[in-house]
Amino acid sequence: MAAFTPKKEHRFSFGLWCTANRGRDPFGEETRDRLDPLTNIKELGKRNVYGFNYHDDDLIPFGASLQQRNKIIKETKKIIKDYAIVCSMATTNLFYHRVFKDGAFTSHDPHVRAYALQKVMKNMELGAELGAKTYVFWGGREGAEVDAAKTPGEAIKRYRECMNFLCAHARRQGYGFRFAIEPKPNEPRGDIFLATAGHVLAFIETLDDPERVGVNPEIEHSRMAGLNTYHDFAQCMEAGKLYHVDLGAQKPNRFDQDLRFGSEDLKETFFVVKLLEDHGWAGTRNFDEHPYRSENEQGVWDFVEGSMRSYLILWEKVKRFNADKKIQQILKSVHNSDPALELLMGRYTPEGAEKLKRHSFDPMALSKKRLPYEELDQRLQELLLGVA
Ligand code: GCO
Ligand code: MN
Ligand code: MN
Repeated sequence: MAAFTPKKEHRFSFGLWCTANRGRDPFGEETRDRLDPLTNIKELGKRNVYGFNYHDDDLIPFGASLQQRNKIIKETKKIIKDYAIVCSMATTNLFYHRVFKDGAFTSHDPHVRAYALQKVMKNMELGAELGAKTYVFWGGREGAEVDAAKTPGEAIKRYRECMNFLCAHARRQGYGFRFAIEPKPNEPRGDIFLATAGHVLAFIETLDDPERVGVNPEIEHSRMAGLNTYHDFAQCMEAGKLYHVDLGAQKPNRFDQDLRFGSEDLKETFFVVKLLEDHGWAGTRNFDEHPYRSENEQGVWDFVEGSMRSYLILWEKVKRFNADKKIQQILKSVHNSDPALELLMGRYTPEGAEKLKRHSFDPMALSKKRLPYEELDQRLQELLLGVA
């Protein structure tokens, strides 16, 4: 249906590592051939994807010569122009090489930490050149299996030192991008530091330049921790700290499944789309997920198209929810107001507190108010199931 056809203005984006994922897992080898990054960007552009994200090593192979590097950069810039696609986010691979086997920013070895900083600085330079608006930090190896080996307090101090260093460097270089830290509870480490959006929000406030840094919550990671994704995204937004989003799908309390957006957890995903669209989310609708291991290259593009289509379908459901008379009537009925009392609670004064202490309440009468949530949720259910 034409209504669910992606357009550039929808601002969809994908990580190059998502479409280039070759289906390898801890128990089995690759099931797909290598997709070279330049073809990858072209194919995304052709499908009206607005932006691509990259890790330094996705675009420029680890250990490439300066000549190779310059050639790739030149070709990437040409594709960006020819296919009207932007580089929306840049990030650093601080997890794949064995040098990071016990962390990057949180390694005990100052040489490893310094090497990690160097790798980030080099890629920030490239990210700025390609026009990325956001720089993501996913500390996949920043964690532990052996608690005797590393104290979390020490690790967090080192993390902070590195983030402060990089914020200062970005400021000094005049880079426009904002930083977004991505939480994840575990995998590949037994436990990862900054495990949830809440941990990241608290950590940001301890940095030298908290303004520059926000959160990149991921649907899959919240659900791995058994948390409500919608609540995670909403609290980041309320704090003015939703700087980037990673969309995908996940069955709760399992390994990071990175399933196609919308393929699981429909109701929670509906509320994520509602949150972003009702608030006019200015960032990209970014997917971080993997095609099934059983798919070939054709399936990779089905996966890309399916993700965007599901987003647009859910957005259409959001519009229906917002226009649904029954739903809106119920919502209106449960939100009652008492301006005088609200004024009293909204701004503390000692007199107000005294007045509140003397106020007479009838808790039993208050408890009798009907909250028709059965009807509300059933109506949403039917809307999502396509019969309302
Ligand atoms: C994961 C992570 C990664 C990061 C990516 C960007 O699947 O565990 O989400 O995909 O988002 O490395 O830094
Ligand atoms: Mn993930
Ligand atoms: Mn992610």
